Amino acid sequence: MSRVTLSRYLIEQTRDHGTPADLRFLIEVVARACKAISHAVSKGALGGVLGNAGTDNVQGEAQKKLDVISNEILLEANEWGGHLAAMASEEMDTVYPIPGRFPKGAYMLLFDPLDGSSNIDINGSVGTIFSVLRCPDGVSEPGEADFLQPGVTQVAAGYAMYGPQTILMLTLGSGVKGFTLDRELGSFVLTHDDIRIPEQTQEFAINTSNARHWEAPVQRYVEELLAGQTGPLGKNYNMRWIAAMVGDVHRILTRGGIFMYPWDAREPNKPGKLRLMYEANPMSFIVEQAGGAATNGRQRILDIQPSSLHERVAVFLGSKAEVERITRYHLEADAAR
Ligand code: AFP
Repeated sequence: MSRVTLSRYLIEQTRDHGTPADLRFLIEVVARACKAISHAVSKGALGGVLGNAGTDNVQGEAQKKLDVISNEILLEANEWGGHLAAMASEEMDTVYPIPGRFPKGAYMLLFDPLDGSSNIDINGSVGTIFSVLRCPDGVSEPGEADFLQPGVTQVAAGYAMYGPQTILMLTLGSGVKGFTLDRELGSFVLTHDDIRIPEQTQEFAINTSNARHWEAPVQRYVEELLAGQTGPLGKNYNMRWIAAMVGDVHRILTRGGIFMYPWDAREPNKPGKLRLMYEANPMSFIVEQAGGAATNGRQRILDIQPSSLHERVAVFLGSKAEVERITRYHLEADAAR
């Protein structure tokens, strides 16, 4: 059977589902940029790309050289094509307008150019996460306020994971497809045709070193997971923590599980560590399209009305039954106050 490349899949989506040509072009350009990032990441020490860049991002976090390189690859790949009105990146303070010498388009692209960058120097999995919004009608120079759309308005989302394989996972709003990079062809080839997350699971992902800082509902739930078949959940659980959201989400899309990054008391004024626009919204869109669920412990993440471009959020996502349980524990605790 002939292999279905990303290009063929996207052309068939246009023919069968009316996917706009500009959106198809956008996804192809992002995929090409992810190929370039995969190449840069794989060079490691040989490419002089390890270590810190000597700068901080808007979050006040030290930027890795590859954070900056990946961000530039995505900007340069996307700014000239005429499909975008603007871009926004976790690594940049504010909106990146399309330079005046280039035409503008109907979409806005948001990305975390290299998620999990603390894994770079230890050769751990890292990835690129992206989200596509429509530019509001009549807006030619979108500003920050135009990006503040709830995740439910996304028209596409995806990630590339740079692990033993480079895999691109993509949703256009009708299911989730996975494409593996064939380095000999230089093409992403369809290898995961219909991703479904099992409703039940026996695997959880959380950074348990923060346990003493969690809210009571999270402590209650994780204690039950650790109690296994001796506790109320009546079965044993396994634990994984890749410290790169793309890696944990990819495992969940592959075999189920629940991923948690809750609010914790270390920075009580922040709702969580993960970013709503660049990490939580695209990953929640993908997870829901694969039959899973995603909340901030109290409400569906995709329904959250953003108030700032770099807003953070608590994240509980994955197998529906487990996400519903931990969300119920939060709501019960709130009701008991
Ligand atoms: P970095 O990009 O700074 O490595 O952070 C990655 C991340 O945003 C997300 O991808 C991980 O799930 C999470 O942070 C890991 O956080 P901890 O290092 O606190 O476990």
